[in-house]
Amino acid sequence: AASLGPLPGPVHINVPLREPLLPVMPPAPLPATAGRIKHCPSRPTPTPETVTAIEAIVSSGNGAIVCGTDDLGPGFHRAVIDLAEHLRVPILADILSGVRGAGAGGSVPLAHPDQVVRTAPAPDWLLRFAGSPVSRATADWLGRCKGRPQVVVADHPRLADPGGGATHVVRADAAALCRMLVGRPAALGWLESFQELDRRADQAAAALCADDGAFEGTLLRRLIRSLPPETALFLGNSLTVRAAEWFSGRSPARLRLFGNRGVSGIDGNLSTAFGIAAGLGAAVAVVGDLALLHDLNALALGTTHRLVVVVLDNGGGGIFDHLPQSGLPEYQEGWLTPQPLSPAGAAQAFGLDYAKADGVGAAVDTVLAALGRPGSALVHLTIDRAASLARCRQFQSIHLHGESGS
Ligand SMILES: Cc1ncc(C[n+]2csc(CCOP(=O)(O)OP(=O)(O)O)c2C)c(N)n1
Repeated sequence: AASLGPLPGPVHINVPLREPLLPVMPPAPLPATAGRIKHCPSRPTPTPETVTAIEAIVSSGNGAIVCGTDDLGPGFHRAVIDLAEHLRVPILADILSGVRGAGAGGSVPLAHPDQVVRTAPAPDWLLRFAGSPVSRATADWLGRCKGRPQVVVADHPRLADPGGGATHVVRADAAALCRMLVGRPAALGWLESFQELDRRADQAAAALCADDGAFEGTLLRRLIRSLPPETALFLGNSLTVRAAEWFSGRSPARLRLFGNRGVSGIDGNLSTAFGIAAGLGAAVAVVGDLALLHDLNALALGTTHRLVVVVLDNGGGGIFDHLPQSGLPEYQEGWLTPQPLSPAGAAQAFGLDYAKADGVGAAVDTVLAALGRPGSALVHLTIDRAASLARCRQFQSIHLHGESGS
């Protein structure tokens, strides 16, 4: 129960043990509890005064709504999209928020917020929900918006606002607040200017992901567009969740997206995904090769649970190619750390089906086929790291204000 609230996340458990190296004494009894504790979440409905105060802010010019990595559910997705459509402001939603895949949202939730914020103007106000986003570019943009009114709707601002930009913090039911708010719409053309940048970003992403070449971005863009509605998809930490953020755009079907942001890095990713599969019946997990190695023992659950694991094997920690560490002399052994793991051997050792895909199309087809079968499977996609980095750089260097729109 403590991991669910009021401050959700990892829990430090103190277990009192007897003093060591002393004559044997009876252990101190653990404090008794009344049994299993059920967590009963409840969020306050905002007061009329709070609603009026926020309405004054969202009526004060051209704003934007930002959603972080928490998926607050379909009720919130609908309510926040309705609010943004009413206020004529864009939603910059993290891929894990689920808002981009909410279906009926049209183009108000941007498909590529990480790309758009690189050129978008700073808004007059911000309304923020669902924690903080993964995207560094969006975090930088939020930093540039410091000093302007930023309303953070969160149970715990410590988790939701690491950059410290909040000017107002509201602890409220996010969906209820969205439904209660009315306000003056932004100037004509404000939302459309973001949508135009976004359209150009999506054209560029589609062009970069058009061929079958093994690339994290292409795999995630196609997978997110191919999985049946309501499929549970776990996005591993490191480059996987970022490639999904950058390249996947909006998914046509509503998927149930999961990540392990801020919890144990790349460790435990597969265990988390197996937990999701146990709870929901089946799941797909996409992880890097080091994340697979870190949590290899989790594959032992493969014979009793239904998880399709896609390993994006780019020969070590591909994320570090994107960071200044890549210039260090000890880069290879200190950061990239490629490992001689054989995913085929690992799959065999744990009794999982194994398939090596020779391209993105084959990988996606194999995932879809494996989802229809009992048991678990490992789908292995080998990626050329240098080519992957080049595609990411190409995407991030496009000029969205350019004439060509690509
Ligand atoms: C348990 C743990 N150890 C180390 C790290 C530091 N770390 C961050 S990203 C990363 C590389 C991950 O490599 P991989 O899973 O192959 O994903 P890729 O970067 O290639 O997408 C490492 C080692 C971490 N996040 N968690």
